[in-house]
Amino acid sequence: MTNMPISADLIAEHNAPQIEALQEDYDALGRKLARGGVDIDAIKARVAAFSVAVPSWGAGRGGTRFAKFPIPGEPTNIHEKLEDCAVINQLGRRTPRVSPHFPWDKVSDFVALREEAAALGLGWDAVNSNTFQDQPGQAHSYANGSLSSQDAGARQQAVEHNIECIEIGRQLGSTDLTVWVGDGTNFPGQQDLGRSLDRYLDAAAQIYAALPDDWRMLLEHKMFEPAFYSTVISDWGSSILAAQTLGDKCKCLVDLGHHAPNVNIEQIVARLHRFGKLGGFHFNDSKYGDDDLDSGSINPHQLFLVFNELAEAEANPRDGFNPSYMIDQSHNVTDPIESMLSSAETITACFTKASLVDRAALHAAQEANDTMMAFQALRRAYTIDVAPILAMARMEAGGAIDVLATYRASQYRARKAQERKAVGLGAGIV
Ligand code: PSV
Ligand code: MN
Ligand code: MN
Repeated sequence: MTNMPISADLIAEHNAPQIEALQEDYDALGRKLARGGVDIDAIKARVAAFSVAVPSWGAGRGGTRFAKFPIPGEPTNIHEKLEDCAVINQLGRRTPRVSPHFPWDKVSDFVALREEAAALGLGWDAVNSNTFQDQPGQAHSYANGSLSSQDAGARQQAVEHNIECIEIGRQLGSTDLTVWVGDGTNFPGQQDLGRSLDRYLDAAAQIYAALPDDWRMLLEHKMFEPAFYSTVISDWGSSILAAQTLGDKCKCLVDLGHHAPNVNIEQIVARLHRFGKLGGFHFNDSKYGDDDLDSGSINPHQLFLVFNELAEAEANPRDGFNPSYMIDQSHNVTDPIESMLSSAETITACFTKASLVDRAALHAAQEANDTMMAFQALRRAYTIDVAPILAMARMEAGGAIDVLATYRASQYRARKAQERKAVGLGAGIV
């Protein structure tokens, strides 16, 4: 790949003065882990095989309903977003797939778009439908819902849009459709809570019927927003019941920000896996609600505990273990490339720490009702600084030892500010 946005020489040049110190740190950590019977190279191989997708919409500055503050050089279309995603993957090496959102990322030739991404070293992750906004020229409004709307025309339009997303995804090489609807109510009594779910299930079944054999339909639950009294797929209970009703290819997707504060999300993960319905994640962090803050910036321990349940699930796959991992963040005050570089590192660190949990010691302590030692088995892994493993895996794959410093040295955003047209001011997500 010759036309990559960051030159391999620049990455090598920035790595060179750091290699000796990295090797020392890696060897020291290797000796420490070896004392506990862990082979650091085996852990590094797991890290090298780990990946998380980035959302196309995350490449642009997010915003709130109050304002959006664009930055110079921000991407304005899917081609520019792909280029930014390629930078993230070139430097960090853990994000080789992009998850698109339609119609935001609509183009006339998706086969060409697939090739364009491949030339940048990128593949495609889950396709996301959008029936939470009206689009210009659309026949039916989603003002009163989409898949659960009382308006049969709006429901049909939402079903057709999702089927079109599947068709686009086939051309891109995706195998997952993620469905999140904003459907719900703002007042008690506004809609019949039972009948709206019936309508949703009926419409969702029509989408499910159009899924190719090797595809999955991922249902993303969310407790509130934009509806503030009830949402039709409000929680993992509604989600798993809908997924069980729809069929084997339908799974549940857990967006970390879509729960009430302090909900035990790691237990939800364990439950969904127990019943064969764990489909995937949207990683982000929150202090209050669906804040879409950078992963692990508020509660990194929760992220570790989620990965601990995933490590348990991987060790006990039951009917299978293949969750899809994606970042879903809104970057309101940072350069989105920097946020996603940092978040991918945090997510990978939690995955790595969970891989270092001494499961035999944990299970023995659990069997013996030794609460403190069970907790210590988790604590020991959580407190290990795994940065040298992550950096070594990155460097060996051609990435940067210090991703943020190398990105800044590349002057990438400043160069794009010269080339790209300015993003207009306004409110809301890209
Ligand atoms: C909804 O809050 C959500 O998390 C869904 O994943 C959407 O598709 C995404 O945000 C992007 O707006
Ligand atoms: Mn999400
Ligand atoms: Mn969300």
